Amino acid sequence: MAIRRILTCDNAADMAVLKSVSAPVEGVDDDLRALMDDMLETMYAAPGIGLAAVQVGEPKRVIVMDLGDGEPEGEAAEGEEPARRPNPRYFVNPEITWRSDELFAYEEGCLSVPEYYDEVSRPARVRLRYLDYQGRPVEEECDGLYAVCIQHEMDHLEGVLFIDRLSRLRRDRALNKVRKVLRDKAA
Ligand code: K1U
Ligand code: ZN
Repeated sequence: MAIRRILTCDNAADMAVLKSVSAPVEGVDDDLRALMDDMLETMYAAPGIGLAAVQVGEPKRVIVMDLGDGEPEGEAAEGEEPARRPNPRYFVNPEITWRSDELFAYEEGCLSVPEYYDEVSRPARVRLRYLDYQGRPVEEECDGLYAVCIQHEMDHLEGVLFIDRLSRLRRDRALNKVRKVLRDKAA
């Protein structure tokens, strides 16, 4: 497994890849599982709760996610939440087959738009169809953070960043902030 570089929106070459529409994959084999393993390790290291393959420069319709909702692990210290077991999810060729009319607003972030968070409204519940890590077909309905995150990641597969869903003013503000953050980090 390897940690890959995450493409960021301040870089024109990275942006050209991030704006591309990802291609469906033929099926789940060991090469694709190796990519998903790298993506998960990259996401945990960032840290983040989701990652689309295009964010590591592979425009394929593949997503990984861990919402931190695994089983509690051991005893929690007083007043603290228990540590949770990893709960990785893998989505190959995901499709949304139904969206609720009801919307849900959430302050989103993106590893390709580092250290910028802003509110986006999306359908509160969606129904999904995808292949899992073993290549088995799965259909399920989700809501809450799961619905937010899968819709955010599926936008990546269409070349859309969450800041594209903001007003022009807020998008420009986001880009300026990201450029400053990354400039300061490089200095
Ligand atoms: O870049 C990405 O697509 C990952 C992104 C996923 C996401 C977060 C929030 C709403 C929608 C989609 C992130 O993981 S940003 C980082 C983040 O949210 C986080 C990081 C550490 C702990 C908890 C959350
Ligand atoms: Zn993102």
